Amino acid sequence: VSGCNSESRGALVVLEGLDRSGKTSQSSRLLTYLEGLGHSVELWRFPDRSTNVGQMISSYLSNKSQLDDHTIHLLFSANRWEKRSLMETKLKTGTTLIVDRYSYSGVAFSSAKGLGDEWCKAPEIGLLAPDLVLYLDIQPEKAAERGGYGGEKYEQLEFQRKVAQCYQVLHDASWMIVDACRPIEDIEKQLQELVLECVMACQKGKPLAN
Ligand code: T5A
Ligand code: NA
Repeated sequence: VSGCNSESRGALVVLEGLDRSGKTSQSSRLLTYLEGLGHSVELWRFPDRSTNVGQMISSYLSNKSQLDDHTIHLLFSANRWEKRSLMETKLKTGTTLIVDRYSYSGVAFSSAKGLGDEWCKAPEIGLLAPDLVLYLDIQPEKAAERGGYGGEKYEQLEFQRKVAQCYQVLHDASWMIVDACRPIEDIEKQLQELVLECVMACQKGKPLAN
């Protein structure tokens, strides 16, 4: 880190929540919003199914392959690590990243299976810390009603209840809990304000953390 590093950087904004909580809908609306304001912004998602690791994850999620719980956990983490340096470059060169799921999903879903919290968190150490985490809060029962689950591995009400509990102990100072049961447009407006404030803070030189 050099002393002349005062140029503005992009913000790392993460959306988290249960399956069907509305992350993808809101991520793409945020992208459109920030682009409209003239910001440099990209939409990312984890798992990133386009890489070799991501294809193994995708095959597991669609029940085409089976993996030990620890193994799939490490693959999800590896899938974030393989994008880490590109993520840093983008942020440092002024591009804001809207990221649909991140480390919190990794920890919440694996600890919901019974793996230890500390073990689950360990491989995430050293990844970039989000500037803002938007947690789309919805009851598992309500999420399940939204068009039904698509049949992927974790899309079962009983399991989603456990995931919701596991998310509750992961909150940190970067989190904003957003009521995700309201109309899409109401949530969208709230997220726009929160994200704009965060983008401005990063432009003014808020440091990027691990
Ligand atoms: N996983 C992921 C891990 O176990 N470890 C990890 O490290 C990571 C990164 C993949 C799975 O992998 C797990 C978590 C997941 O189980 P995914 O590909 O991101 O996750 O898939 P989902 O999160 O399940 O994505 P979904 O598409 O199901 O949910 P979204 O994105 O939260 O919801 P969205 O926006 O697609 O909306 C779902 C439906 O609800 C409607 C939408 O129109 C859509 O039909 N909707 C609303 N309806 C009413 N009111 C609103 N406010 C609404 N918002 C959206
Ligand atoms: Na999604």
